[in-house]
Amino acid sequence: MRVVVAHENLDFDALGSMVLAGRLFPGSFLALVGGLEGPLKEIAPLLEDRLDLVPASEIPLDRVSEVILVDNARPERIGPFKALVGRVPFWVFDHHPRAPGDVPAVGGRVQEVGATVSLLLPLLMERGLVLTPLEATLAYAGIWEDTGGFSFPSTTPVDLEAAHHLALLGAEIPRVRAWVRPHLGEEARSVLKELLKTARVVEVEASASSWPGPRKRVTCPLWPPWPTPFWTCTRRTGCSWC
Ligand SMILES: [Mn+2]
Repeated sequence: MRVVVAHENLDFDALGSMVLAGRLFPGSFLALVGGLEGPLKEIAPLLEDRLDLVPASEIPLDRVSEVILVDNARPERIGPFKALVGRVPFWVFDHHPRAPGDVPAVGGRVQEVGATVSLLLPLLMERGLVLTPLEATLAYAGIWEDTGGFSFPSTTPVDLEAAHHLALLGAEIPRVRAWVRPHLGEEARSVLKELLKTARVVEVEASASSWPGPRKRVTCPLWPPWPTPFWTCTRRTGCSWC
């Protein structure tokens, strides 16, 4: 069997790359090392029924004949699959700089661009493969997160071109803003801390159809520049939550 693996502490680029690699190598098992955490855990219900993610612990190592490693080349970050390094062929698709001790690859693509998704997508395009809107959105979220919304110096034309194609394939860009938490700089974090000190809770009445449930955590993706819990958002942004 062939497995697609990324790394523990899965992020959007890793998950998006796993999904794309799964399309590129049909019949592969998408193996989760360490489970879903952070924002990915919050959207897990959306993913569970639609992506076939298998916990690494459920994959019999002695039946694995090939590993597709994405968004990572470090053997210490792949859990039990480390034991297969040197025993089965590894393909590596990664945007991190090569370093001593990286998994030796029989093939793949390693190039320093903004996101691994951006390396995989052209290969899918060449084969004329089409993505579902969810797959395209996850992949877009991967590029968005790893390039800081196309603002990090690591962003390249390859990333912009991949994002362009994902938008054409149906990536739901408004969702990405809600899914991906911006990495705040030190100054922004201290401003946020001050703002939270003076924040007041506002009771908002909403119709049953628009209110997603009293205990469900909902953030407004549009206001202020970083997502805000619905119940502290006093600004009607016109997004679906306000
Ligand atoms: Mn990445």
